[in-house]
Amino acid sequence: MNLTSKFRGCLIGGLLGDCLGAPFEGENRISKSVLNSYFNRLLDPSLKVPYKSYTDDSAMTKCIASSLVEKKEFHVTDIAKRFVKEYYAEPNRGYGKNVVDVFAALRASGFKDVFAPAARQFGGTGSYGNGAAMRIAPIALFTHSEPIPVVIDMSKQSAKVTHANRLGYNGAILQAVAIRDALLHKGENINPLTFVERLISCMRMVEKYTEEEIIDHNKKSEYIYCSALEKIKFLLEKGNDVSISDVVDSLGNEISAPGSVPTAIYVFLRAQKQIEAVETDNPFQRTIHYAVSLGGDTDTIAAMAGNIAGAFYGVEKIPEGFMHHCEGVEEMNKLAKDLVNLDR
Ligand code: F2R
Ligand code: MG
Ligand code: MG
Ligand code: MG
Repeated sequence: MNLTSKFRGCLIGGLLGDCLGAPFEGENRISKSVLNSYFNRLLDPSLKVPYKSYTDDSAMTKCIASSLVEKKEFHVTDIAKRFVKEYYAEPNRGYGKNVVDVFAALRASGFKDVFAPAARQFGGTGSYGNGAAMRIAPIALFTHSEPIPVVIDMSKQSAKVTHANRLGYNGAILQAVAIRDALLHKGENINPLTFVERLISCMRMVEKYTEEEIIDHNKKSEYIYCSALEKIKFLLEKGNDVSISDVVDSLGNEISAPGSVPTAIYVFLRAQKQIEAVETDNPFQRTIHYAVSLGGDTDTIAAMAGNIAGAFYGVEKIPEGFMHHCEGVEEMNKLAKDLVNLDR
């Protein structure tokens, strides 16, 4: 499969997860029959169903992608400016109430220090919300042929514009590395345990405290993502014998990065194979459907799982009907093509 298909799959996959998950954001215990008829109806492009709008997840993803395309390099101040411009142009895309304070402070400060407003959030602890991970896909695509430390550094910088807590930016790094590994994987099937092992070895390095993170030299690094990845292995080994509440209890379905990024990775890996409650033979569709069925932060978990699945399967596996019923597909498609053809 060619790289263009994977870039398009990744960005469109995330967009569709966002659009199709958004109507259920914040719901729990979503009925199986409701979801099966919701997704089956969307498969018919001729059917007149209400248009599914994208939310903050895709609005911010587009900001990063368009900055990389226009600047042809990573330019964090430009990205911050685009976030702010986008938010004030369309504030009703479902942003959380705290991140909006960052946008206001960035605008008021004239973008002098783009990391300062985020560092002041939550009493100076910074946000650990999943808002940096949900928009990271363009960075993963842009750095796909770079060494891992470049992926880590660029992901971290882009995250720290809004998310200064190490759980916030490390969640974005994990999501970027997962997308990159899925993109670079050759072959039709991925060995889930090998995939997770690679992520663990990367996150062991990432989660070791850096000099700037050490406040107390007696304190050991906390390997939150490494232990969540171990839980993924445990769930995968149980195969079919895993309920929705097992996944939610073990990995979460929350608005926090540690309670959603590992969940999205698990969803992608689990959805390679049939899932009893999910009526489809298409693995991309299964990924989005299964993500939404977990409830909670459905738009964001489906968007992140959709980014990874799209990068792995390519755009050909994405149902036409899904694309037809969602807002912004053409724009995301163009950004993906521009990114893959970027002459740097
Ligand atoms: N915000 C939402 N959905 C709920 C509201 C929908 C909207 N009002 C509507 O009706 O349309 N979705 C979007 O937000 C999530 C990404 O959030 P982000 O950008 O990370 O926001 P924030 O505010 O930085 O963090 C989210 C929450 O996490 C908790 N939190 C984070 N850091 C904390 C800390 N250091 N201490 C305590 N709590 C912390 C807070 O509850 C934050 O509000 C995505 O789901 C996107 O779709
Ligand atoms: Mg959202
Ligand atoms: Mg937000
Ligand atoms: Mg969300």
